[in-house]
Amino acid sequence: MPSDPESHAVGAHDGEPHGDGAVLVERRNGVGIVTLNRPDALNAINMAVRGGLTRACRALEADPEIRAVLIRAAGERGFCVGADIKEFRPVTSAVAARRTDPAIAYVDAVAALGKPTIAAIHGFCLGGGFEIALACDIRIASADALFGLPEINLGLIPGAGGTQRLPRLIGVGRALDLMLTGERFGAEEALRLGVISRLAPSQGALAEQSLALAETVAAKSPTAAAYVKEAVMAGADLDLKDGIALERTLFTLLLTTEDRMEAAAAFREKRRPVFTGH
Ligand code: CO8
Repeated sequence: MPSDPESHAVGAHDGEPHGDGAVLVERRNGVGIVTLNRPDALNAINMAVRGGLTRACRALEADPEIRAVLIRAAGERGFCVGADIKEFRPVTSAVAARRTDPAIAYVDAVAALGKPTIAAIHGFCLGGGFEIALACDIRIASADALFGLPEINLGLIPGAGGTQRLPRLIGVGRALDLMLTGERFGAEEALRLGVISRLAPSQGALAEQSLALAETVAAKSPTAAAYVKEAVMAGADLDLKDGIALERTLFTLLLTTEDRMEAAAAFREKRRPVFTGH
């Protein structure tokens, strides 16, 4: 995906590399920009991507200047085509199979971020790549995006959260259809299904709009943003009564914050609020 005109291109030598340059990190206006950077392999997830993405998420979570995380990918052809099939090896024992568990730590690291996360998706978004996007809070795609969970064609099932996150997002029937057929679908269909919530007309527009979206989210009160995330994500696993109770607790906590008073003062003074997270 081409970078937006203002931020310089995310190339192999820009940004802070995580994992042999397979994942790059930049910081801009409170946004941590994570770029999957194996364009020659359509950003397939190898060990360097796994480690790089995990470390990038942890570093951005720990950085108090960062208030939103944008995950995007280098190259014209796609966001990510999933696990690196060329690294697939036979697994001969249950013990060896169990050792593959940490291999999905990279998706857990994305999902564990307390800060809002946005996936900017172009071109191919398949298998484990789709699962990275599903672990984000907001998905925006360009018109050329092509989604799919083709694991069934490899004698597998989605193994990085797809069987759980996709049904929660779009419903059991639609998710089963997509996982049992392994069929690909385009950006318009993704918007219709609710897989994405925003559609950009081109890769260039995606680069601009996704960064602008991340900067918009980053300008909000970081505590309120984290609490929105907590209320929605934790609430999804609760019944309505407990979910409402969680919302009430988080809402009440926010009544004590300086950010709340700053927002009210800014409204009265007809200016933009400056949020500190206190
Ligand atoms: N892994 C490794 N390399 C890949 C992958 C991949 N998944 N996909 C593409 N590439 C490489 C190709 O080998 C090729 O490289 P080279 O030129 O060196 O051979 C390059 O990228 C370009 O690909 P193509 O020449 O194939 O380009 P096409 O336009 O013909 O096709 C496709 C593009 C349709 C994307 C095609 O490459 C394809 O079908 N790829 C496989 C997609 C797939 O099945 N992904 C799912 C993988 S399984 C998964 O993600 C499960 C994750 C579970 C995580 C749990 C971990 C323990």
